[in-house]
Amino acid sequence: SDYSKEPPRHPCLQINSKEPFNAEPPRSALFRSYVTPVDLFYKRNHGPIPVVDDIERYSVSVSGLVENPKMLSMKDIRMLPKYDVTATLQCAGNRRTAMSKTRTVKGVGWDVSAIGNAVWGGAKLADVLELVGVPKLSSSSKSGGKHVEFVSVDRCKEENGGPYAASIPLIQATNPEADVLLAYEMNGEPLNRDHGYPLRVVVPGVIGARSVKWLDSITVIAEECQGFFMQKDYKMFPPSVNWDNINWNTRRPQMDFPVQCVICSLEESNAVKPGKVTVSGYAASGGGRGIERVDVSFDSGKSWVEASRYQKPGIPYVSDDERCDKWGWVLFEATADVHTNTEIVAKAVDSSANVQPENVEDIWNLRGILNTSWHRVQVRVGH
Ligand code: MTE
Ligand code: MO
Repeated sequence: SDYSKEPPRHPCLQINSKEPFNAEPPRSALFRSYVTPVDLFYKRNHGPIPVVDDIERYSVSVSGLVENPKMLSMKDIRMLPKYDVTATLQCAGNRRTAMSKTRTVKGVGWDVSAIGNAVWGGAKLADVLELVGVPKLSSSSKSGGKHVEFVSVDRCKEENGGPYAASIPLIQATNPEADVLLAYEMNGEPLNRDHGYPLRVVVPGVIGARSVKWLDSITVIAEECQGFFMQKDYKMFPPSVNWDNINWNTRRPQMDFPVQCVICSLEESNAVKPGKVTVSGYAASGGGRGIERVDVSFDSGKSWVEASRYQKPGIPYVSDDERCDKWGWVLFEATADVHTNTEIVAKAVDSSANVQPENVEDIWNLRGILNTSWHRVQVRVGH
């Protein structure tokens, strides 16, 4: 594989793997702005960043179990109505490093920043599928298609040098309310190479692995995509499953991400002066579920205060308020007096009353995915 054509990157990124390039920003980059700047947005790759330089010749094929297969140029895609969707992308491996402290897991180590919130601009997949003869809100196409597969132009070793691929159910792909995008902009700028130039899928509310970058083809298929990243990865196993007794077929590919919340204004361990301590961070849930509440404890979980929640300044965050972003994360803040060494803990509740597990041990899994355990940071008080 050829890593000689990688794009330039921000020096503040913490590099977890160089080839393929996997990197996350410092915690402080996350809570400082509701929309994560592109250069500080985490980058998660499985191979070299492909070079797409002839944009005039670039096209996406849309075919499979459809009436009217088409090759779409960027011009064709730009002619469709453009939507700007604010959505949080989170890697299923976010917080893996903390899970590996229980027992070894397989996968790239991530602190808490394999997540970001961006404004994605592009066409709705539902509109694109309509162009090839699949109407809105179809659970099945006329010829029996039930899933939509996305294949990239990149090359990864897990696919034996083949491209990265994933699929989502047709009913989600054809639902305009699900806001699945073919995005060519990120935060109002053309998508850059790291994030999928010239075109990527964004599946809001679903683990990042399904948001295929550098899109090459869209295929309506009868069965779910059989690619490595759907069938042999990104599945949640119970703590009893190890590499000797694993049977991949017993689990479904992970889609929605569960409710998550992280303190970003403090590191794992911190020295503070006695007095008021303010903690800030993010909370997010999958499937379009909002954040109902964030609880913060300044005494290791003995007592809790409710944090304030916000997305945009001046607009109070309420999960079903039209002025709030359904797919965007929620930032939170809580303040208390701290006079002795302590552990500060945060946990969120989503709009379906889902809560986070208290301990990482209970959700340990061999791939180290979906660590959504209560987030804890240590504080030492110095005078
Ligand atoms: N798409 C392609 N083509 N190749 C990849 O390696 N990684 C996936 C997804 N899409 C990947 C991909 C994973 S696991 C995640 S979490 C997101 O892209 C990361 O997107 P980002 O790098 O824009 O943050
Ligand atoms: Mo990921």
